[in-house]
Amino acid sequence: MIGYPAVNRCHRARAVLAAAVCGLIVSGCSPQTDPAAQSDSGAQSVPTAQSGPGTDETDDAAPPLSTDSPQPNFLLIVADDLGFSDIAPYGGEMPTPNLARLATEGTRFLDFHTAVKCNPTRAMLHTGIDNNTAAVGPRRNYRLSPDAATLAEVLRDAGYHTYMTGKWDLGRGAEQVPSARGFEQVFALLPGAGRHFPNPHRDASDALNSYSENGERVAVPDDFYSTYHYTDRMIEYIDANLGDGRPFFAFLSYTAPHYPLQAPRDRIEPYNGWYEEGYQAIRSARIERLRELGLFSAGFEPYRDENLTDWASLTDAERANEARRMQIYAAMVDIMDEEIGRVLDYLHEQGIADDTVVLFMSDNGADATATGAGYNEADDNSLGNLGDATSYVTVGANWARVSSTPLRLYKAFTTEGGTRVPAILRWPGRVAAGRIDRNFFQVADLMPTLLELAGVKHPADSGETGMLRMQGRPVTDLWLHGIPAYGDADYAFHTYTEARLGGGYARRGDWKLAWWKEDGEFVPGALFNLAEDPAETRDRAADHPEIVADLAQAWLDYAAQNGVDIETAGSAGSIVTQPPPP
Ligand SMILES: [Ca+2]
Repeated sequence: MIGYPAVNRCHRARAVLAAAVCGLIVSGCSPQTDPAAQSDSGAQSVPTAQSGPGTDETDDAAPPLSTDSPQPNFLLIVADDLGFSDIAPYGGEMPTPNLARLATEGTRFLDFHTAVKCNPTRAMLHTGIDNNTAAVGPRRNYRLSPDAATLAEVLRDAGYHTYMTGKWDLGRGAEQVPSARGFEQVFALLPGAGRHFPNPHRDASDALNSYSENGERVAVPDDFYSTYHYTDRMIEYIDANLGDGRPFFAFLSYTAPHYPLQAPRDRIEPYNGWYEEGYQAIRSARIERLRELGLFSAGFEPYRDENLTDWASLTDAERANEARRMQIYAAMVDIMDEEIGRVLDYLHEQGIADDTVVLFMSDNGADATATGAGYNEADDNSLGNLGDATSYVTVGANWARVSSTPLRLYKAFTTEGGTRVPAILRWPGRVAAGRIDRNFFQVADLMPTLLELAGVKHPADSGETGMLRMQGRPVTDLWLHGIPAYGDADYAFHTYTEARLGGGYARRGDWKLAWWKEDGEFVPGALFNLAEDPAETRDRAADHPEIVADLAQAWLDYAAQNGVDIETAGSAGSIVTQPPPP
């Protein structure tokens, strides 16, 4: 927990932020036209692109796009609740050779941000608009605004094939499902979580488990396993129209490694023993690898989590159970990696790898849920049954803290562990291979970027009235040339309003003002310098009250422009909205 020093607290009387949970957004505050907002930020110097030491940069000169360039295919692969350092290219012990290959052939981003949880991330991903504007309705009925055009709709109208398999999480009504929002072929899990095997408990009607195909609910086959099935169907969809001369947008939205932890037994067993050394040992090894890979400097300070349980304090039975659950999680990541490899191989075999922009990302930080929604009392969570279709467990808070290594906290928090996620981009000959990029961008930027790469205009920019404008910005030059999309004077925001969770952040350059709830209560917010301190270990608010005031006011402007419920999102917090005293 971070507290403001008492000497400063009196200046923060009028609070602002607090509640919410999720979402980054961009630029609703017109910062570049506001002289006051720039006054203490100096010149709008744009940081140069950096590469980490120890990386093998090659192939940095992407040719410019021209009007003669054919429209590329887009393959957007999203993992669900994957932690920052789980996979090998981000320091994880999980081998993930296919994601490692993707990183070798493409660019790894170290400062890419989503929302703090699933549905606001997806609202921004599909619309390019802040989740507070793009999505409407309360939790469990979170759906896209009809006034927000989706990426699939715009690309479809421009001649793209649009395919989706996997998680949607943006509404289940007839007007809300993916086939009603631009996807021509869809096999979807409509809610935010589902069993990875067929549901063994329910009767025939409930066994549908909310899977849907092109808008019609369907039962899954007896041999269903989510990750395999999503991959099979996606390859089928792509293959059916390959060669008709039209590009495709494929949204491969895995539900791994989201709970429940379930995987075929023969995929779990290879990880016997991997996690028996416990939280601290795995975390330390990840920190070491993050340094070796050059992702973080040798001197950087990881977040020291006082709430991480001491492995040695657990009983033998507790350790066995904990280790087994993380082993199943690793198996789920392993299977996802294997299936991603299958899709990448397919692109290669069809001769379209060079024409396809591939982006892999997680949709938020690692999840710390104790008992997942969907648990059934008939489930058997004894040690020997864990991972099977009749079990239903999560990794829990301790492993979530490890998955977030070296960052602070995890899913649902506006700290870096909630929103800074792995993102790997490959486009052979266009995107630099083996590069590590440390520049900020965010999930709302994806739609404007893909539209720019496709040479397609958003309807709000084509004279269509009544449509919401995108708020994200194209980051094409960042992707293709390493040129930062956000300068030191540019703001970014994220807010998600949900009563039990809460928080938001305002960011400008390296400075981030963040606030969040722990145990249902707002904790005082804090100011971090992410260039010096990406793990958010040092609150700098007392040193820079003018930055706190500027970011707080910018957030208020953003909140007003995006219809953020300040009472829920922030007024319970306490961040200064008044200018500092002279
Ligand atoms: Ca998620």
